[in-house]
Amino acid sequence: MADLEQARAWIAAATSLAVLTGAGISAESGIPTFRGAGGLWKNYKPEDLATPEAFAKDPRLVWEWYNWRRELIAKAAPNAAHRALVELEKHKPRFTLITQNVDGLHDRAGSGKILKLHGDIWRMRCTACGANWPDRRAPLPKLPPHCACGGLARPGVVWFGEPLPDGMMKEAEHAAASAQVALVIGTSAVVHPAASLIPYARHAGAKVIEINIEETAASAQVDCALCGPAGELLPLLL
Ligand code: BJW
Ligand code: ZN
Repeated sequence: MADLEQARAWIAAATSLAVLTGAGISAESGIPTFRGAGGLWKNYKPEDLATPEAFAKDPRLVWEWYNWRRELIAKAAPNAAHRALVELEKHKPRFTLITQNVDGLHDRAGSGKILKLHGDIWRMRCTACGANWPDRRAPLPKLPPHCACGGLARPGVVWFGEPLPDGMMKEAEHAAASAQVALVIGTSAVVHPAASLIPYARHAGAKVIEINIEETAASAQVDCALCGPAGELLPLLL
């Protein structure tokens, strides 16, 4: 059976699914990925922009980068891959969407519960009092933004060296371990602990299907690696 047909059959038969998405699912919406051709890390160093140390050193520079990304994302719309996951969720009794993305396009497409492992670019957090709140303005009127308490605000995302939101990894592991099928879409699978969900699901017995435009760190460990854009392949799988 061809790979696509095999993947379709596994998905059709499954009653429990876990889906892990990465930046590649939003690429067809015009949002740049981090790694690979045209990736953000080609022009920017992660250590200068996506660490707590970078923010402590130059909050304005970090906010300028996030402000630019917020504007880019605000203009983008969910694509056929985001929409296909909304459809899939409607037909499966147990479905968990785990995303590394902070762009909010899964929410805008209409997905239900989403485990946002790396936070949300549309939320702010106060570095002084810990308050967190939504803010969808793009661009932000004044950089860097501040909390009502006067403290410096930071993006509500997870940077390198920071822990994931409380309890979320446990919930994602539970979903991965109880899934009959795990779909891994548009991630280079190099950032941990998110990437560890892939072998975790497989060892627990899930059929793991990857969708990516190129081979990744996970390709050799999955049951079926489908090569192509998520917006084209995902709708064909349902
Ligand atoms: C398409 C496509 C199309 C293109 N269709 N596909 C174990 C081993 C080694 C290191 C570590 C480890 N455990 C922890 C670490 C350290 C670190 C890490 O993983 N480092 C490695 C990179 C070396 N991890 C952390 O620091 C994490 N925290 C942590 O471990 O805390 C421990 C702790 C505990 C207790 C106290 C304190 C600490 C946190 C990681 C946070 C990652 N943050 C970022 C930024 C988020 C905010 C923002 O957006 O600005 O998250 S980095 C960036 O990478 C972002 C992404 O979510 C993440 C993953 O990237 P993703 O989604 O895979 O995107 P790309 O660009 O890499 O890949 C895109 C893919 O799409 C490519 O494959 C393309 O081919 C494909 N594609 N078009 C389908 N149309
Ligand atoms: Zn505050």
